[in-house]
Amino acid sequence: MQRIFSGVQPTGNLHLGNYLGAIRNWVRLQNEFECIFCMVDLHAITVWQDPKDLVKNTREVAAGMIAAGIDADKHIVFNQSMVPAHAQLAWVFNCVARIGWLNRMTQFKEKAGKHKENASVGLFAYPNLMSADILAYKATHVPVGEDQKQHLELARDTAQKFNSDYGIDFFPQPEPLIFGAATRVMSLRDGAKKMSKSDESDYSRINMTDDADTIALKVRKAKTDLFPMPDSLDGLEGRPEASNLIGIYAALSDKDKALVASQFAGRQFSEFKAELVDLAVAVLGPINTEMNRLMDDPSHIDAILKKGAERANAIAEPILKDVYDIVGFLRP
Ligand code: AQP
Repeated sequence: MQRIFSGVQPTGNLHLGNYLGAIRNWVRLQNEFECIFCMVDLHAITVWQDPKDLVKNTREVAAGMIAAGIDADKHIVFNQSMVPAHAQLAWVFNCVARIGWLNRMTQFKEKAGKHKENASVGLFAYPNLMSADILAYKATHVPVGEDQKQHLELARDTAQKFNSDYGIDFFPQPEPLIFGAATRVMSLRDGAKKMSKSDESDYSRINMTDDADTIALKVRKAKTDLFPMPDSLDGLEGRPEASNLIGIYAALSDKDKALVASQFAGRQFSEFKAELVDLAVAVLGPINTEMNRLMDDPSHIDAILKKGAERANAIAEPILKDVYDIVGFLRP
C-alpha cells in the first residue's frame, strides 16, 4: 500500500485553513493509503514557543485531528520529537541539500521577514527536517497545501541527490497530493494574507475550538466590500475578501465555487454571511464538541501519541540504520 506522511505544527490556534486545507483531506485519504500523521513539534520551535503552550498545543492538535475523523487505531498519530530518526536524518540531509536550494525557499523569506540574520538556524534548515519527516518513512505521497509545494520539491531533490551521491536507489521520489477549492484559506481580515495560527488578530481566523457564537461574530465581522454578491467567478476579480468567503462556503459545502457564486448571485453579503455561519457551525460544531471531550482527558491523548510513536519508530529506525550504513557510519 502507498504511504502518506503529513504534519501540523502545534503552534496553537488550529484553524479552519488547517482543517479545510489539510486535516479534512487526510480524513478522506485514510481508506486509500497507509497514513502517518504527526504533530511536528521540532518544526514548531524554529520560532520560540512557550514550553507549557507547546505541550498543550500538541495535545490540542492531536485532539483536533482525531475529532475531525483521523482513525488513530488504524493509522499512526504521534509527535515528532518522540521519534529520534526525524532529527537524525535531518542532519544527514543538512549535509546533502545545498545552501543555494534553501536560499530559494519563499517560506523562509516570509517567516524571517526583514531581519533574516536574527532568524533561527532551525527556521532556515526547516525544509531539510521536512524532507527527513517524509523520507524517514519512505513515504510515497505527501498531501500538501500550495504553501508547502516548494518544500516538497526540495525533498524530492534531496532524495535524488542522496541516491546519486551514494550510487544507490534508496529513497523514493515522494509525490505531492494537491487538493482543490480550499487549498488556501485566507485571513478574514485581509484577503491577501493566508489564514494563520500566528496572526495576532483572533478575528483573522476561525479556530477549531471556537464555539457557535464566536464563529458567528467572526464571520459577521469578516471584511467584505460594498458590492453585492457577483453572479460568476469573473465578478470576484479584485475582490479577495469576497472571493475568500465564497471559497470557504464552497469548501465547507463540498460544492464548486462557481456554483456557490451563482447560488447567491446579486444578494447582500449580510444574507450570505448568515448562511455561511450556519454552515460553518454545522460542520465545525460536532468536531468542536468531540475535541473538547478528548481534551478533558489528556492522559488518553498521551496514550494515543505514545502508541503512535512506537509504531512510527518501528518503521523509521530500520530506514535510518540503512542510511547510516550507506553513508559509512561505523555501528560496532
Ligand atoms: N490558510 C491555510 N489554508 C489552507 N491550508 C493551510 N494550512 C495552513 N494554513 C492554511 C495547511 O495546514 C497544514 C498544517 O500547517 P502547519 O501547521 O504546518 O503550518 P503553517 O502552514 O505554517 O500554518 P499556519 O497556520 O500559518 O501556522 P503558523 O502561523 O504557525 O505558521 C499544512 O498542510 C498547511 O498547508
